[in-house]
Order: sequence, then structure tokens, then C-alpha cells
Amino acid sequence: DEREPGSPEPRPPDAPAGGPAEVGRGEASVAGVVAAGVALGVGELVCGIAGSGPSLVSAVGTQFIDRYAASLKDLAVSLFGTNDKVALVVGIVAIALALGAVLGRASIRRPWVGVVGFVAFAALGLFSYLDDPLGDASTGVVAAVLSAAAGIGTLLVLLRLARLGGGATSENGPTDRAGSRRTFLLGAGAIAVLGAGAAMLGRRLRTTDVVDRARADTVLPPPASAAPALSGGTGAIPDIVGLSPYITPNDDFYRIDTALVVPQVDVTGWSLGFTGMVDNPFTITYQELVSMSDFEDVVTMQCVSNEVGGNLVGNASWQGVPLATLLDRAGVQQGATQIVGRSVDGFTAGFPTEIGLDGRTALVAIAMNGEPLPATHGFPARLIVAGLYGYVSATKWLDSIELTTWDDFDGYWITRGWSKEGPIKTAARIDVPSSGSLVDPGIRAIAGVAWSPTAGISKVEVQVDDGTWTEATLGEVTSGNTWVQWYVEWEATSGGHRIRARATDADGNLQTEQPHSPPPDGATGWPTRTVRVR
Ligand SMILES: Nc1nc2c(c(=O)[nH]1)N[C@H]1C(S)=C(S)[C@@H](COP(=O)(O)O)O[C@H]1N2
Ligand SMILES: [Mo]
Repeated sequence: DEREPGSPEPRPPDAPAGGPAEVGRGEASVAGVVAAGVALGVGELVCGIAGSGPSLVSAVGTQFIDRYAASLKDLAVSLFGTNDKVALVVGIVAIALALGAVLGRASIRRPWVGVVGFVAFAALGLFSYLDDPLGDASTGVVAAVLSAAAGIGTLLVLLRLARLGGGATSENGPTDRAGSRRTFLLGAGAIAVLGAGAAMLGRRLRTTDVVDRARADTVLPPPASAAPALSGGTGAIPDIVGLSPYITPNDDFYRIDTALVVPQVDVTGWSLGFTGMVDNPFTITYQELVSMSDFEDVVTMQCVSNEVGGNLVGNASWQGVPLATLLDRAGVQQGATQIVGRSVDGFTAGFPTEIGLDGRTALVAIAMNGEPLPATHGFPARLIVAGLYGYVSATKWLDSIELTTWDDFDGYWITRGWSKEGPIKTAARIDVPSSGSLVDPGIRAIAGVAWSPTAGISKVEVQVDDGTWTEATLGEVTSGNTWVQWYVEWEATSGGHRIRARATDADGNLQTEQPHSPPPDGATGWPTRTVRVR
């Protein structure tokens, strides 16, 4: 029997010769899946050819993030790291292909259902795309139209191919039917390969050269208020394998944002605007911003979603222009109690004007660890405010900085349930030994980092099992804005052990012992490690 497994009805043996034969449900499903794949592939290709903006699929993903990020937050999912994004895109593609199968089957007798389905598909993509601040309307229309046309065309061609196979049955006998079946599968396979190829080509074509070139051409001015040279210097800290370096290299710096497609900002058409409650609204070009960027400081930044012991924290040297200098030029009006950073991708984050101007390090940064900001970390410019979680302060891919009142505006994550104020909480992290590790007995290092920007850390203590708390040796820091490396030596004895650490800030406040998950304003609790000694 040549029937697709699962196909409920056998073909009537007396189908009229040359008449329209029934297409099997299996074949129709295959046709629908392939057609959906081709539609997605063509959409990717058109958007890839058009440049570096979003695609129809990524725009749908962005809609999803913007609409459902709040509920994901309740599930304690972190604020969109790399894995969440891959899962989201895979999910969207899987759903689209599954819907394609449904459309294919529905089109066996009523091909118009498939046509309408693909038009609706494309319309969903187009509406999402037009809503994306980085989308370009004409690209979206062309992508949607061609995507729908390709999907419909593929579906109709494959259904016809399947039907010819069926129609051949009574004319030429069952052997020929098997041959036609093969023809259908070959055709479907070939078209599927073309669709996948189009998708891959489209993704490869998304150009990043504009940003690559602009970064390469940027000459950073020598910082006037150079951060004390402490790039790798750790002072009292010996080399300990597994201990975080004082400065986190750019490639290792955590990345968190809602952008499914990294914004590639062309600086030739870009400027940073200062708007809202200011006397002299103005815009500044990339060149001017770079030429003014003689301020540099090492600042630890953390994501509010970081769990105790987690990796969503890093320490980098940031170079740029103090916010105070730029806001001075803008002339902040009385009552402008909130500074809002707006990104080219629509993201927003706001913090009190008081904090931005209280003398702490708060800057429009254009460089990170001595090189122009990587695209993933906000090229061409981002905000960095020492002591605040990224979600209320560190807007990447800055488009404008707006002065408003505290009550008049809520940033992206505030409207999704996170606390409006986001001071970073005092925290310690144990890097060594790693959790669950097996170590040899003898003198071993227990080491990690601790931070409490802007105050800084005065003390880190370590406890093994229920022993006394031992004060750790601290490394050197450039200021209280950064984390500090710490370590203690431990005489490891055979058996299982529990290690805990706790930090005290420079004002004498011990970090909170009570464990709490990140929502709504950051995790608390003393980090714990369990290890086995041989
Ligand atoms: N445009 C934009 N800026 C953003 C975000 C974002 O989603 N979009 N996320 C913020 C959050 S939640 C954090 S923790 C920091 C992370 O910066 P990084 O990716 O450079 O580490 O960026 C902030 N700036
Ligand atoms: Mo974050």
C-alpha cells in the first residue's frame, strides 16, 4: 500500500480516469509544510537583501517579546539572554510549519483556504514588521507580498503534483502511481531545499559591515581622567584558575536585551537627541560625541535578573561623555525629575535625574575596554550609570535622552512589573571552587568577586560548613564603582563541605542573607557552594 501512514481513507479504486483525484492528507501536509518553509525563506531573503534590519519572522518574535515578556518574567525567566532568543525563533518557525501542514490539508478540496491562509500569514508578518522601529515599510511590503506569493505558488504546485500522481492511478496502474509519488516527494524536497537555502542566504546577507567599518574608523581620544591603570592588575590576588578577571573582556561580557536582531546603526545617519524638559534641545553627531569622549571609568554592571551566584554581571572600563556635561548644554528644566534613555529599537529605561547628576559616574559611553562599543553592547552609544541595574539605566543603541517627570513615564521593564527604582544590591559570588566540584585535599583557594556600586566593598567573609567566618583578602579596585576580587586559603579535608560567602559594603552594611529571587528588584541571599574533597 502506497498510502501515507496515518491517512484515514484508502483512495477509491474507481477514481475517474483523468478527473481530479483526491490528494492524500500526508502529501497535502508535506505540501503545506514546504510552502510555509518557502514563504519564510523568501521573507528572510528579501529582508536580508534589503540590509541589516529585522525580518518578518524576527518582527513577529519582537511582538511576542513585547507582549508576553511580562508573563515570562513571572516565570522568572531572565530578561532575554541568547538562549531565550534561539528558543523563541525556533518556536515561531515550528509553529509556522505546523500551521502550514494544517493549511495544506485544508486546501485538498478548497485551495482558496491555503491562499487565504498564506495571505493572513504574510499580513501578520507585515503588521509586526511595520510596528518594529527598525523596519523599513517598503522592504516589509515587498517581503510580505513575495513571501505570500511564494507560499501560495509552492502550495498549489505541490498539490497539483500530488494530484497528478493520484490521477495516474486508474490510467496506468499502481506502479506508475508509485513513480508519481516519488516525483511528488522529489519536487517537494527540491523546493524545500531552495526555501532553506533562501533563508540561510538571507541571514548571511544581513550586513554588519556598516558597523564594522565605523568601529574600525573610530579614533578614541586619550581619556583625560584616565581610569587608574588596573586592566589586569589585581594587587594582592594571586593567579587563581577559575577566578573572574578584574576586567571582563568584551567577548565574555554578558549580553541581555530584547533585540532579536542586533541593531546595526549606521552612524552617518545617526545622532543623539536631547529632548523633553530642556531649555535647549539639541542633537549631537557620532563624531562630535567621540571627540568629546575623554572621560573613562571602570564600572560594574549587573542585570536585575541575575540570580545569586549568576553570570549576568561584568566589570568593564567605559569611555564617553559625562551625562552632566551634555545635560548642562541641554539646560535641564525645573521639575524634570526623570532621565529616560530611548533606543533606536524602541527600548526605554529611566532613572531619577538626581542620580544622573549627583556626581557619580553617569555617562554616554562610546567605548568599552578601549574599543568602540561592540554592536551587541550598544554601538554607537549607550548609557552607563554606576550603581543602577541595566534595566533602569543602561540603554544601548541610544537614539535620544529625554527629560521628563518621574510620574509621567515608565520604562520598558517597569510597565512589565519590575521595580521602578533599581539600585544594585550588595552581592558576593563564589567562583572557585565551582559548584559540585571534586577537589584534592590540602591548601585550596576559595575565591570570587563582590560588588556594591557605588559604595564599594569593605569586607568579604567566607564560612566553611558551620565554622567561623574568615575575612578574605581583597584585590585592588579603581573605585567603589567596581567589583573586587577576593580569596581565602582553605585547608580542605576529605568529605563534603558547604562554603558560603557574604560581603559588606563600604558603609558597613552586610549583604542581605534572606534568599529572594530576582523579581521585582533583584535577588538577595548569601552565595553557597557544595564541594567534595577526595
Ligand atoms: N536598547 C536596549 N538597551 C538595553 C536593554 C535592552 O533590552 N534594549 N537591556 C538592558 C538590560 S536589562 C541590561 S542588564 C543591560 C545589559 O547590557 P549588556 O548587554 O551590554 O551587558 O542593557 C540594558 N540596555
Ligand atoms: Mo537586565
